[in-house]
Amino acid sequence: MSTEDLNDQKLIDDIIAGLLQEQPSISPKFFYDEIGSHLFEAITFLEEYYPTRTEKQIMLQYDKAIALAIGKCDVLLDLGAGNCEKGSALFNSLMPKEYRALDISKEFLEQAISGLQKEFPQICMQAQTCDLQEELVFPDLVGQKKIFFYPGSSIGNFDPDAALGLFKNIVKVCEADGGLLIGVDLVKDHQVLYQAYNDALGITAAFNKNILLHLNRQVKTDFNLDHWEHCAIFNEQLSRIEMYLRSSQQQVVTWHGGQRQFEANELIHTENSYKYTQEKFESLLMSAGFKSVRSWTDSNSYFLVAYATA
Ligand code: AVJ
Repeated sequence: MSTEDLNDQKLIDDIIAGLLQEQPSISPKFFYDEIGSHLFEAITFLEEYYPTRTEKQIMLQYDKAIALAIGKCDVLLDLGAGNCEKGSALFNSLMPKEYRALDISKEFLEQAISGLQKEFPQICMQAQTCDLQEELVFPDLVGQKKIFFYPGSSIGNFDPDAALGLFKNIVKVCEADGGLLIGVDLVKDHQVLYQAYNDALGITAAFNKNILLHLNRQVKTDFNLDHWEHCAIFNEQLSRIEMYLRSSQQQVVTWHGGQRQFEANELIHTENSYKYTQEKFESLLMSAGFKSVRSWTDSNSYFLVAYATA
């Protein structure tokens, strides 16, 4: 068995364990197979889904102030870089000596980087696999001023405790220099939040249900998509959007070596997307050990871009 098979087997075991919990769940990282990545991109074009375009607008409007707050940048570390579009938009204002693109899978990254390298020959570029659930270590970057970039409110998928852990890890890796530039979605009118995850075209519903097609391929489950419905609600107490798939009838789902019965209306949890107030988010950054925080927002206060100094 190759290491890849072993990893695949561990992944499959984790998914099955999730399905067998009393409150069944599937990790949101399984949204992003090939179709899922394209569906997410389609979501970012929806009128109802304001985060992506609002963040871009803030970054454009305040690019000089952001660059000034950051100062010198030896290495730009792009967490969840994907196609590197957002990270490379910072090259002209930050002028990093080195660009490190990090993501779960390396294939996508290397393609993106080879295109960028031609456009920015003076920047040293490298792709690296990285799982944000695990500890970040960069032994080869000791002594360099590191700027971490974590856009898109991806931090919203973490429970606040886990977000705090990630921030503490970044503070430590920064060695009292550098910092974190991060985008986060803000609490707002509940109807606006609700619509962003229940769009009229049903793209978010397709994105959510596609996770079952991914499992059917990866785990050889036999989910019938006709028997599952998209569900997204705002949990005010916990300040998060919760996404679920609701079983429309009693049914049994099977896989090699196991099965589970789902009752009508039973839910599988697929994602949390936390929404912060500016005050809460800044104090979370400060309690992780950052020395200071500066933030920028749009005229509606829909989204926040923050720079935390390590
Ligand atoms: C990529 C985690 C920021 O939470 O808004 C979009 C994912 N889920 N629509 C988000 C998502 C449903 C997105 N993040």
